[in-house]
Amino acid sequence: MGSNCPTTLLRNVVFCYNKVIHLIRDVNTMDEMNILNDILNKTKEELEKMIPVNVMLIGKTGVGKSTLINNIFREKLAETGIGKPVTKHLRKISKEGVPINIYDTKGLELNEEIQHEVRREIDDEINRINNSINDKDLLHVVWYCINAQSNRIEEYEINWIKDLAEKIPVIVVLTQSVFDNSKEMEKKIDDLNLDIRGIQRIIAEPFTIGDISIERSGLRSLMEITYQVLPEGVRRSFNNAQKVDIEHKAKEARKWALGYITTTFGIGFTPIPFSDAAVLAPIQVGMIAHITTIFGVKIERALMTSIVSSIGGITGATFLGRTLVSNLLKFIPGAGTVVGGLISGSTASIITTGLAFSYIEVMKAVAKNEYEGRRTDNEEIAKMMKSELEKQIKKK
Ligand SMILES: Nc1nc2c(ncn2[C@@H]2O[C@H](COP(=O)(O)OP(=O)(O)OP(=O)(O)O)[C@@H](O)[C@H]2O)c(=O)[nH]1
Ligand SMILES: [Mg+2]
Repeated sequence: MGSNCPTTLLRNVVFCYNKVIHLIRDVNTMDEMNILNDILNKTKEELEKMIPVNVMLIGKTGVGKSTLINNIFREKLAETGIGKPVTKHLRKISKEGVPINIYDTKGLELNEEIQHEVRREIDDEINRINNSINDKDLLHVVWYCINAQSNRIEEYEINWIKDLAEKIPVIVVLTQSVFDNSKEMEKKIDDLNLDIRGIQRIIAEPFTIGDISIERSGLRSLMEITYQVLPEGVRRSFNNAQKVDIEHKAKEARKWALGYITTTFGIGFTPIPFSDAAVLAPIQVGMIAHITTIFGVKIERALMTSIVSSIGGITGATFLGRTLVSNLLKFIPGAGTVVGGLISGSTASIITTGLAFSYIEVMKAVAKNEYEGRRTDNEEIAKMMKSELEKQIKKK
């Protein structure tokens, strides 16, 4: 029997067909993997580029400095074990992946001699830091913490605040502001007319008094006042490190994304050849990486895999570029089909904006889970990404 036998021919055809299918699947998986690696690498790169914000906390023992650090910043930074001692009463807390350095003081006791010793130690350190040739060491803000329940501010503290305020922006934080007297305390300090940038009453961690539970408060305002005081160059780092105002992160991300997309696609209708639509990919990879660093969340490979595959569409094919474009075009009125071979700049920008805004919604959910100590269900996130994307594009 020769090779012309119909059975052999059919077998060959089936064989070839399977080969092609596998090849297509491999190429798609490879595309997805490349995109995934690109996103993860780019995110790491972006994070490394961020200039850490330097915050110092000063205040008597037990006022709640460490409690504040743990409740306003992600990753429980004040937990013992993190950070290295700088002097006897000062430690510098930093952790890879969080663009912040926190100088946490401890052991500033009532004993006057110790107070002097600690102040000298900290002042020396501040002078050393501020004389550093390296700009990125400079202290950006001091949170001077006073326990609101103490009902008084001592002379030596007033003098110290005055002194500090000449060198660094100071915000006075009234900790443990559970009772009404904290308002009087705030007024007392306000009346001193110190050259400070703000006074904020806070409850860093809920208090339980008998059957009553008093919730956290003031942390978002403290974050807002501080944000305003910081130089532009480190605001993004501060926003990344804080965990109390997720909407603030989302707002910053939306604002950035719109600016980025407008500059990328312009206002015109520059048509993008459809066959080159994959050209969008690097732009979108960069965008996703940037948004991730605005938020400050841990992105595990599995989570990003779910997100990437969810965008690929029903075919499970190429992430961005062609498949994404053809999947989404049907939602955009007047965008037509790909038959013409071109998509307009405005269509490309609609798709990219949709992608950015959906990803921001997803980041909000991931951040909320992470900061509240809940596990993120990757499948749920993938579903969310997909439905947000459809919703966002249809909205246009
Ligand atoms: N519930 C509640 N407890 C707080 C709060 N702030 C401080 N505390 C409590 O007060 C105690 C001292 O708080 P820390 O945060 O360790 O004080 P610190 O200022 O870091 O003290 P030193 O490290 O010794 O200088 C802890 O037992 C906290 O639980 C708060 O906002 N809520
Ligand atoms: Mg402490």
